[in-house]
Amino acid sequence: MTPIFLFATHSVLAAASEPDPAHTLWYEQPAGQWLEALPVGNGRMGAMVFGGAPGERIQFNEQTLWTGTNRTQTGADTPGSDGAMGAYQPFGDLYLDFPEEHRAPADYRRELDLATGVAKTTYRTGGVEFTREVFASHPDGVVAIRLNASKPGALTFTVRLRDANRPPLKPAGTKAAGDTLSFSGRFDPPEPEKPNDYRWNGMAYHAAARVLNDGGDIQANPDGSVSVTGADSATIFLSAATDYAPDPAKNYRGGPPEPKVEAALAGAGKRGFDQLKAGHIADHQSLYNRARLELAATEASHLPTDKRLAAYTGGGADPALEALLFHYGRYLLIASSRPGGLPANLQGLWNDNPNPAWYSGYTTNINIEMNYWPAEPTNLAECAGPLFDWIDRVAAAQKLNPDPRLRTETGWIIYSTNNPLGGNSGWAMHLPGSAWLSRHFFEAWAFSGDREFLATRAYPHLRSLAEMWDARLVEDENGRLITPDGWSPEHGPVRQADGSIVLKEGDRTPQPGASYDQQIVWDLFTNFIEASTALGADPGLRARISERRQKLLGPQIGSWGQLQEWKEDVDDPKNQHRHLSHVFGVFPGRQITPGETPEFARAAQTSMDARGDRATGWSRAWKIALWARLENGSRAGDVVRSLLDFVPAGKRAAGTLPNLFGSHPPFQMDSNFGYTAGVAEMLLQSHRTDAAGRRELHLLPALPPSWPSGSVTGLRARDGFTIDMTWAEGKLTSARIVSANGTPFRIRTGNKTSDQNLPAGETLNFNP
Ligand code: FUC
Repeated sequence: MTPIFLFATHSVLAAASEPDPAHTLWYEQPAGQWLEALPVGNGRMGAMVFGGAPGERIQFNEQTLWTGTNRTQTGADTPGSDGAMGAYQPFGDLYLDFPEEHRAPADYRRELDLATGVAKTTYRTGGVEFTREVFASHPDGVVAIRLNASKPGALTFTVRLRDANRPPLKPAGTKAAGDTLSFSGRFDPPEPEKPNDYRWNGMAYHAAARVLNDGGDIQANPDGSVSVTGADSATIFLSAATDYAPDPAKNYRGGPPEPKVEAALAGAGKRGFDQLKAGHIADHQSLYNRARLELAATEASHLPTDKRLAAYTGGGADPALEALLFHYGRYLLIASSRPGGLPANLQGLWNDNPNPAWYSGYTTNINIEMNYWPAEPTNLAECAGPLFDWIDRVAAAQKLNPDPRLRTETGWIIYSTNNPLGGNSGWAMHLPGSAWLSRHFFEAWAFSGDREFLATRAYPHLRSLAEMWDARLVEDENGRLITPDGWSPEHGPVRQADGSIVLKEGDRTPQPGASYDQQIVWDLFTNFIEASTALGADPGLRARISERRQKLLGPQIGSWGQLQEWKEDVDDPKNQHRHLSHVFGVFPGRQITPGETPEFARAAQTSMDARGDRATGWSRAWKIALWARLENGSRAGDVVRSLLDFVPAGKRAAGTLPNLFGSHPPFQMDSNFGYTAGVAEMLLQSHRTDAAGRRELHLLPALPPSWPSGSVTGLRARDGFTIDMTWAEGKLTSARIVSANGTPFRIRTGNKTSDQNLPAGETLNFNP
């Protein structure tokens, strides 16, 4: 095993120019494949930078470019049968072609600095140093590219802009005029519309790139490219938009895309690259710098990222790599989810495939929720704004969807897989999905204490969904309330001819009283009760829901000591299904805790032991959070390692790809987001309160042996706490707790507790 250097040693070792191994991805060669390229994003546009010499490719997306409609796809179990779901589409590519002498670059290096959100490529050729910088600016709404040569007049290149390939549609042609390249297209059916092919929804799209040279010449070519010759440096601004509008009442269509693109390019051109870059870094750091995890660097931490990941998978210690992946999840959320936009989808924001896995959509039986697990605990609350807006729209859109199965007196119902146009794949009605989503509203209030948000945004969902479930529950033979048509995503017990039970992947036979449904309804009722108490609202309904919660069929322990997944004791100890639906109450729920319900916590552990620590990328991320909630740092640490298993681009396996994207397989971004949330859960938990409302802040509840020392700043806990901690030899050495709301709290470290009262706005320096 590689020796672990202390922080001090590391800073001595690190040369001035060496990147910070906890905040930088870097490579010694350009990306050969998309999953080696590096992502930038401004919450709306995403770009993947390949860093090639002699040819750069920047593949880009804009989050609203979707095929599909607001319908429920028919032919439910054969996705794509009528295309109503559509899919998230690649937008286009920007290519930069350099002359022959760039073919043999020396001292090549490309990197992504998470702390600035700038991707950079540098190399030398013919005695000239070339530098390329790429970032996506949220304040200015463009992707900005800067090219520099160390020698005046040495920069010569051609820019091409291409519409993505989306057969059977033909890519729109690119025009070049003056310094600007652009294309405009529309998803019109390529042939007279087949009556059931709702894929081609008529969405209009437009992209343009403007090239600004310093010195030398610029010229638009008849083939639609733009050439720059003999420049000192050059800037390219890229913008893309559609005519999508987030408004179900207008069938999701607004104004044409061209004026939006032109306004962004004109604004960027006026401000210039340096101002854009300064504005971008300030904006990015206002979020990114709020939280920071320091774990020890080793010798391996200084390798290029792909080699570093391979060394780690080979058994090397590299806690700083585990910190890098924590920061990466935050970086990716900042880059893919900003107020006013759409939520991060299954691939966040980045997609180069016209037929992406699971449409690159919004899947509600774990995936979109997991995307937002890190938002509150890692101090990125604003980034969850798009999730809340989307949920509100889905709730409204269901009323316009012609599907009768979505009708309900009160509350609303969602399918498993959804697009941003009010439509869905038709596969698997997900009855408790809306209740699960509503807990994100509840948590946003729990973390912030923002009563306005509680009253206007959270409470309407919590109340109408509590009423919906109150009406849906039925009594079983023992007088317990159960959900009549439950499901445990995504499998179910099927009785064979010989009477034996087999657990079948994807089975959706209704399972009354499935634990997943029962635990989500318990969670919803509990959230409703707490929210209505805080608001002093609806005492009658609250009393009724409290009574109903009491009568709910609760967790059951089965014949082999497991937490039962179904009402009947039919769990198979050999089943290693990826979903952990029946331990929802451990995480993200709070029905089961080692302190309050130790016997159920033990049963959950038995179930999780049987399930194993591997399975898909997101499954591993969930297991990190689950082991953390069971206060088992060593197991959480084992799963951290397994989530970081190196998966070379092009290989189908679960783990982490060369650009540190999570692999289900294939690539899905939920595991990146879930990982970051899981690590936060290992360091700090705040889901418990005592009867008097005292908030428990559990510091370092699940520290793994592999992180004997370290520090973290800016983690958030419920009731408005922000917490910094340092630890050594596996023990807390100091904590700094800032209380925004003045809620009384209890610090827990190991078995010790200490009650505290801190007025709003004050700081406690805690020395254990
Ligand atoms: C759920 C999971 C799959 C996949 C898909 C997007 O259906 O069961 O593993 O992650 O979502």
